[in-house]
Amino acid sequence: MYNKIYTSFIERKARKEKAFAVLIDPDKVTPAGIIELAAKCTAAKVDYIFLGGSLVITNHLDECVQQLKASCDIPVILFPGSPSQVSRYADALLYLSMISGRNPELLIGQHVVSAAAVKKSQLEVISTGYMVIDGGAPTTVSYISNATPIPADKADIAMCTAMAGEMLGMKVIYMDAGSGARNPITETMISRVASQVDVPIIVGGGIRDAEKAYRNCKAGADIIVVGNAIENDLSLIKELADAVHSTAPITI
Ligand code: 1GP
Repeated sequence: MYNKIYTSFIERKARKEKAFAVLIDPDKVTPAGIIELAAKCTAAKVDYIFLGGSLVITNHLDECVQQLKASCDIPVILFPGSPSQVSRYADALLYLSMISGRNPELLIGQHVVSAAAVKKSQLEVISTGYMVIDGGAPTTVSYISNATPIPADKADIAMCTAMAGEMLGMKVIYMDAGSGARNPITETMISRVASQVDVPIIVGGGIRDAEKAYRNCKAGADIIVVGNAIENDLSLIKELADAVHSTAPITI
């Protein structure tokens, strides 16, 4: 099967272009809200929409994906907090293995349980080394995962974890301080990881302004993900997207 989304990650990285992804939590959106968000994301040239949450209380994932697909042309990528968060209408699925933790359920257990359903969905599956970094206070992901996040000042642990993930065959590394993290991931840690892995690096958790998004890209992030800050202020979408895109090399 042609891996359209992953190919776009790789092609962008080869061109040294950074991408901006908006994270939508299905629990926090209404159908009307999705239409407005999709319009803002299109106007701001957002590259990807990530959809998912650590807790999904509502049961309308398929409807959210279909509504997004009907409202814009931006690829919708599932970022599931649990095996139930699979929708065949999406463009791809981040198949997350929480390599920062030592909870076997999140390393492989839940994958075994959901493997048949994921395969049947025919979604593009992107094997993802998911690393949760301490964001200064417990987040939903750090609590629910029952796994210790990587300490924020241990850049070498993050680097070796990412290297191991890449050598195990993971196609992307996702460094996440958790949604709404008090402290986003430091540039020191991002650059340390980027210095040793070749696969695309996704960075998210607690990013609230364009300056931080820009600095993360300069440190080596390939895709910046923002959810919480945008929920509170939709005008940030364009500011953040412009900051991320401004890091691309100038071509003459
Ligand atoms: C969380 O990386 C994402 O898993 C985004 O975090 O909601 O804090 O932007 P925020």
